[in-house]
Amino acid sequence: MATTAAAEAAATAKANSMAADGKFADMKKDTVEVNDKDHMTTDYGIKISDPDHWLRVANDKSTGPALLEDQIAREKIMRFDHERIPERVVHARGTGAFGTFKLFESAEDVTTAGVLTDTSRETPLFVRFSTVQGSKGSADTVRDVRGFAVKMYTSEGNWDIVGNNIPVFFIQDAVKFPDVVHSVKPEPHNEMPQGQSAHNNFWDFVYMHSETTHMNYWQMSDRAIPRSFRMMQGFGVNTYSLINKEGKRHFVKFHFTPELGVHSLVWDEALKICGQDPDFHRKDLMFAIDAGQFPRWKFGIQLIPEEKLDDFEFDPLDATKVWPEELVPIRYIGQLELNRNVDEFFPQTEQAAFCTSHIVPGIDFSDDPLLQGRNFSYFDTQISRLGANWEELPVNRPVCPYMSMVNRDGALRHRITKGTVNYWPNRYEANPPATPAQGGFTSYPAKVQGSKQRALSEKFKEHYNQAQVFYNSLSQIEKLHLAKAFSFELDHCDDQIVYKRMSERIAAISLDLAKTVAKNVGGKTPSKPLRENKGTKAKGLSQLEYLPSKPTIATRRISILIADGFDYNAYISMKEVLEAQNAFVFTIGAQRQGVVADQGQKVIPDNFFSGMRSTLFDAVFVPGGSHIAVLEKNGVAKFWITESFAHLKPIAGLNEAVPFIKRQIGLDEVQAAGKGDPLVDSYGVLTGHGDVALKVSNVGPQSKGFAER
Ligand code: HDE
Repeated sequence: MATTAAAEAAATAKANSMAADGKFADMKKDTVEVNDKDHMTTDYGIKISDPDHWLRVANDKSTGPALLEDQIAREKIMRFDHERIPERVVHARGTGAFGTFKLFESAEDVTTAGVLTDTSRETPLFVRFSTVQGSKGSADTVRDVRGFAVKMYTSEGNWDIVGNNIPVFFIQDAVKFPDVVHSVKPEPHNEMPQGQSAHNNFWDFVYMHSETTHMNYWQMSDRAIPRSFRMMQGFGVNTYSLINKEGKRHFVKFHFTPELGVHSLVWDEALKICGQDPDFHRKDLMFAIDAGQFPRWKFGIQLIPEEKLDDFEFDPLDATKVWPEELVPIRYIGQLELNRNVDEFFPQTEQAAFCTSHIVPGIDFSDDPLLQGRNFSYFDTQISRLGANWEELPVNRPVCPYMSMVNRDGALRHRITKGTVNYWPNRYEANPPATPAQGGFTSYPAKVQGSKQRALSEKFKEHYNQAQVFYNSLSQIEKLHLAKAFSFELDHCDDQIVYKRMSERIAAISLDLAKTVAKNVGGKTPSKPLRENKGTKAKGLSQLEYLPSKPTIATRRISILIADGFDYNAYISMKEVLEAQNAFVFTIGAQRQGVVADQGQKVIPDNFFSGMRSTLFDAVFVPGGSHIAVLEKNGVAKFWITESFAHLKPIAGLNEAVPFIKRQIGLDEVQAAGKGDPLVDSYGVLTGHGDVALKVSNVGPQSKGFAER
C-alpha cells in the first residue's frame, strides 16, 4: 500500500516537473549555444575567413577605399544597423525570469480554469518587472511604480496578469492613458527629466485630475522605492471575473505577496544607487536566482459575487480603489516562484509581450473601464513593437497545442502550416472550433443596459476617501518619508502655480502634511483642512504589515570591511554564521590583490574599498585587529560606516573596531552627553569585546534609531 502511494507520488512529481519543464523544452527548439568548435559563418551559412578587415583596394603603402562588393561586411553592418526595436512606450526598463505556479487550494467553487483548480499542476511562467517612466537604459532605483507582469503558460493557453506593485491606478478611464503618460514622461520641449516624476507637467496633471490622488499617495510612499523586486507585492489592479461550472460569476482581484516581506530603500540610498549601480534591481534578482535562493510570492484572490457589486460605497470596477480587506478578505490559494534566469535578454525579456486580454476559460473580463481599454492597447502595442507574428516568438508562444488556420502570414512568419484552406468554414471541416465541453472559450453572458454616453457611474466621482485611509494607516516613519517625498517632488517643480496649488490640495488628505510640504517647497500654508479627516484606518496598507512571518537575513547583502592586520578568526566565523543563514556576504578589502590577516592568512576580497559603496549592502561588519589603523586613514572605509548609520543599517564591530565605529557615527559625543551605552544598541549598532559573540539587541524598524531618522 505504502509502496503504491510512494510510486504514485513519484509519478505525480515527475509529471509535474515535466509540465514545469515544458516551457524550457519548448524553447530549446530555438536555442543554440556558441562553442569553440563552430566556425564563424555569415547568416546565410558560408564560413568566414577574415572577420576583421573590410575588402578594399590596398597595397603595402596605402589603404585604399572600401569595396561595396564585400557582401560579408555589408551583411554585418546592415544587420547591426537594424538591431534595435522600439522600446515599450511605458515600462521600457525591465528584467525578467522564469518560474512556476503551484496551487495549494482549488478554487473550483468559483472557476473552471485548470490553473486555479488542479492542485497537481505546476504551471510554467515568466515574470517581467519594470519601472514605468524611464527609458530602457534608465536606472533601477528611481521613485516609480514597478510593473509586475506574469505570463502563465497554462495547459489551456497563456494567461497574463499584467500588474503593478501598487494596487490602484492614476486614472479611471483608459482614454486618459496617453495624457497621464505624457505628463509623467520627460517634458516635450527638452526631454527632461529622465526616470522621475519630479517635474511641472506631472504635478500639473495630478492637480487637474483629483482621481489620481489615491495612487499618488502610494507613489509618494516607500512602495515606490523598493529594496528589491523580490520584496514587493504584485497586484492585478483591474477587476476580472471568475466563472464556475454552474456558470456563476464572481468579480476578482489578484494578489501576490512576497515571502521575504515588503521592504524599501531610503530615498538617499535610492538616489545614490541610481548612479552607483543603475542595474541594482536586475542584478539582485539574477543573483538570488543563480544562488538558488528562489523568490516566492503567495497568490491570493479577492472575490465579490456578481449580485453584490452594488453593495459598496465605491464602485468595485473603479481601478483607483482597493477592495478593503475588512470587507473582502484575501483568500491565498497558490504560490509563484522564480527559479530560472533567462539565457539571453533580447529574445526572452525584451521580446516578452503581455496582453491583459489573454485569459483562459474560467476567467473573464469585467466592465472595469480601464481594463476594457487595456484589452485593446496591449495587443496593438505588441504588433507595433514586434510585428504581427509576435505570439510565435519562443517566449510568447503557449506550451499547449495551438493552431489557427486563419491567423497566418504577416512579416517574419516562421511556422509552416500545411493544407489548402485558410478560412472557416471549409469543405474539409479542418481546424474546427471547440464546444465549451471540449474547452472552447465562451464569454460570460453578462446582461448590459444603458444608453451610449461618454460617462462613468456616479460612484467614480469620489476621489479622496481611500487616499486618506491609506495615509492614516501608515506608520509614523512611513508618513515622515511620504512628507519628504512630496517635498522633494514639488521642490523640483519651478512653476509656482504647480507647487503652490498642489501643496494646498494636500490639505484634502492631511492638514499637517499640507503644512509641512508647503513650508518646505514655498507653497501657501493652508489654515484649515479641505475636508474632514476622521482618522479611519484599514488593514493591509502599511508595508510594515508585510514583514516576513519569521525575521530573516536570507539574501541580504552584508559587507565585511578588512585591511591588512584584520582578525581572521572573527572574520571567518562571522562570515560562516551569516552564510549559514543564507545571507550574501561580501568581503570588501583595502586591495583586491589580497589582504593579510593578523594571524597571517591571506584573503582575496570580492571588491576593494573604492569599487563599492555602503549603499549597495544591507549591513556591515568590521572585525577587530590592527587593520583598524589602516581603516582610520581610509576615507571610503570611514564613510562606509557613517553612511550605513545614516541609512539605518545594522552595523557590527568587535574589539578594536568598536571605538572606530563609534567615532564614525559620533556616538562618543552622545555618550559624553551622559546617555551611555544602551543607546548604541538601540541605534542598531552591535558591539562585542574579547572572543564574545556579538551582543545583538533592539535591531529593526521599531528601534529608536529607525524611528527618529
Ligand atoms: Fe499598461 N501598458 N496600460 N498598465 N502596463 C503597457 O504594453 C496601458 C496599466 C503595465 O513587462 C504597454 O507591452 C493602457 C495599469 C505593465 O512588458 C501598453 C493603460 C497597469 C506593463 C500599455 C494601462 C499597467 C505595461 C506598453 C490604461 C497595472 C509592462 C508596452 C488603460 C495593472 C509589461 C506594452 C511588460 C505596458 C497600455 C494601464 C501595467 C502601451 C492603455 C492599470 C506591468 O500597451
